[in-house]
Amino acid sequence: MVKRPLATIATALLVLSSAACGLRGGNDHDFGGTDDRPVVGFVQVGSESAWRKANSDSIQVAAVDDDRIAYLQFANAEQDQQRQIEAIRELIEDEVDVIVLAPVVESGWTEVLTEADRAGIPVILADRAIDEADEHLYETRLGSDFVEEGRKAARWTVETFAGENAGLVEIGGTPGSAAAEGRNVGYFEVLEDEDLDYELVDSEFSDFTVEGGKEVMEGFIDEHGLDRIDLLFAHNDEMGIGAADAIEAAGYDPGDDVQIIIVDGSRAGFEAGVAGRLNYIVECNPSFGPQLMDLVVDVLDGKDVDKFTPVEEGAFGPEDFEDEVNHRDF
Ligand code: GYE
Repeated sequence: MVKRPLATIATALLVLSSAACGLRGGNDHDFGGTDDRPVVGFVQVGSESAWRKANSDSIQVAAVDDDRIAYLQFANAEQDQQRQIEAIRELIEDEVDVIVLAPVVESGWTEVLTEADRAGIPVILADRAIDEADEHLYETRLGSDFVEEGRKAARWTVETFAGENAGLVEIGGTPGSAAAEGRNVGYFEVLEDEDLDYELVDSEFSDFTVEGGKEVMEGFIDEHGLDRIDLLFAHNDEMGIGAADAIEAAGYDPGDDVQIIIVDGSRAGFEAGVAGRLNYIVECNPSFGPQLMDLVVDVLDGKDVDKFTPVEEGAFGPEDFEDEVNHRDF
């Protein structure tokens, strides 16, 4: 492991965290040259949502708290795959012991992950997945079962709109991301299997932000009006909340005239639920930092690890919102 001064690590594109002791950042920690504990490189998607910020916190805090880890070198790629690739190359140059990657999209990883492989650095995926063809280029993935999240949203849709020929719209997450692909596939799989009578009025990808969700919903309203739209399936809290704003601005009642399902379950999401602005929340759990550190240690110890470890997640209807809002830690 080679420690390089911050100035050579930081590029204009990367934001390196300097939040706390045990995180590579503002201070260059001296481990006395004899510290053989692993250095973990972590390439995060960005900071687009409350979920993402909670996920970064959970992983950073877990690394700092874990005596088995020397430190975490953190890169925030601002939702840009090219930045993630550059960050991985920096980590390879720095000879970190393991690279944790939360890939923004599924495809385009073969080359850079082969470089990590040649350098003998194991890769662990956190959160999103990559193409199946590249499965040999990572050890394990810890994150959500996105298809199952989509199915949960669909089961509630079927219960709520059976026999009504509901008009549905969908606002998807980042195109090409495992989260958006999985949620979309799981959702329509169940609607088809259950033979729900519905019309898909429109469906578009966005970028997991409030502004993105609002803009897409405004487009739907311009094109179709709101009378035919009974339900919105938004792939995260931020996009659902942005869309609710657009519905309200058009003079309709989000949560009533147009029912809304979101995925994540942040405090802001539940607060919107309590206010009656949305109707169903599929939980996506970002707080897997400690579990990730265990995996890092197991992989470096050469233990057999499962190719995929799902995190535990629930789903909540209006009857749960009041109780649940106080239990949200992001
Ligand atoms: O749902 C969204 C975030 O990949 C699970 O990314 C994650 C998703 C999450 O921006 O809020």
